[in-house]
Amino acid sequence: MSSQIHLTLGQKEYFKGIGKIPYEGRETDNPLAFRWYDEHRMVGGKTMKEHFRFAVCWWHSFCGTGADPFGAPTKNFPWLRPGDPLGQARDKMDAGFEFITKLGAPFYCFHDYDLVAEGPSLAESEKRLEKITDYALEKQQASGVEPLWGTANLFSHPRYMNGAATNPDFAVVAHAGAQVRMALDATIKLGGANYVFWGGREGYMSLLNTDMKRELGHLARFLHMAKDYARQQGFKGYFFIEPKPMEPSKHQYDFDAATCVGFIRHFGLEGDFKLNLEFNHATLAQHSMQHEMQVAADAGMLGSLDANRGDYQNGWDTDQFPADVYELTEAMLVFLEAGGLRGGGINFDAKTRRNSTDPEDLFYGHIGGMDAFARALLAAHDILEHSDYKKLRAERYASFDKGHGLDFENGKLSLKELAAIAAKNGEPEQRSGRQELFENILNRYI
Ligand code: XLS
Ligand code: NI
Ligand code: NI
Repeated sequence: MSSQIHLTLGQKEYFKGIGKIPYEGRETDNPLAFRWYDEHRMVGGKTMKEHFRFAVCWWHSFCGTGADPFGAPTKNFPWLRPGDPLGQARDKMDAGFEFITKLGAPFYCFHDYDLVAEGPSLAESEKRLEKITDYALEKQQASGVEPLWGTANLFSHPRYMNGAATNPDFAVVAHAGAQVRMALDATIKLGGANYVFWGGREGYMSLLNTDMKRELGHLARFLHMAKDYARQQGFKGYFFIEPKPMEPSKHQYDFDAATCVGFIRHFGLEGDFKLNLEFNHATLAQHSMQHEMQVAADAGMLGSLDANRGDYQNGWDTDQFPADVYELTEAMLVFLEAGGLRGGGINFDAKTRRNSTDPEDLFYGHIGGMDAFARALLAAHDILEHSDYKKLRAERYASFDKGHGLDFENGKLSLKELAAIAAKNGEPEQRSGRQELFENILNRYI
């Protein structure tokens, strides 16, 4: 065996010649080593491993063949050879656990039908899920790798073309319910820490044929039912809604963090539900990721992150691996100031490019992403600990720390009194926002 990875006797090795990815520090020339991500390194009282809780996603990494609307698959994954669905699912699981263990990530994320192909009936799908989760449990025990979250794919099958929980046809809503019940069972059986709802088809293509209020009510009813069921089964984790404004629907109901916070509160789901935020979804909503994270953090709902990045020259969800340390440092500032994530971790919802066809490319993508996060975490920690960043920001609000400003914050002033104070003060002095200074602080610590 070329590595210290646990492979069952006789089991095929898919990533041959690649061993456990070591941490070698920033001077290394080894492209298959970490330069910044040292899982044992302490940063502000926690190890990097504990801060990030990195996860590899099953769908892009082991199911994504490189097919796009204009072309055929480019990635001939040996574990996707046609054959019986369970045999194929086991091969994929061997490859997945081999990859994740070699990478040294503690978690994975999955959709129900990433694990094994959907069957011709619900009953057959349930049988397949039973069997593949038995196998997954063996792999988990051997490797220590566990699910960060599970979810149900409620968007690929044609039956969901008009939505799943928000479908105008009750029969489809019921089918989605059956599928979510099975996905929850699988997640609970595998010891998944959390459960995600991403509603790619929960939205509309045309408002003309859509009763939005009724559909949103159905979505809330559905989420309550799923939560109640999972709690009855003893599930202790959080439920995350993953906002995305569009794609595949023209307009999706879980548009952005603010919309989801409002939805969760309006329908009484707070406490159980938090958000899983994704970089490329933030930019699709015309926000920055740090904006989305701040909105969630301020609402106590910063649950988990889907890490990737978009391409600023086009609009869609390109799901590239994160590489922009400046952008990540801004995100890590919010992350650290919020005290980290509520229950979640950082899942690479990212795919190698269609023309990245070597087995190593999957390692390069994840190693680069983990290193970029680690570097950003160190920079953000230094900024918060050693620079004037927090002081400079606090100074901008100093006029609310005492006197009339404090009275205003505490609700002790009326609009009339505000007007009297303004009349007495005359024109306010100009105060610089000093954005360039703040930006320079980031670059200094990166
Ligand atoms: C799609 C979403 C999806 C979710 C899981 O854009 O990011 O991959 O993370 O259903
Ligand atoms: Ni996405
Ligand atoms: Ni995602």
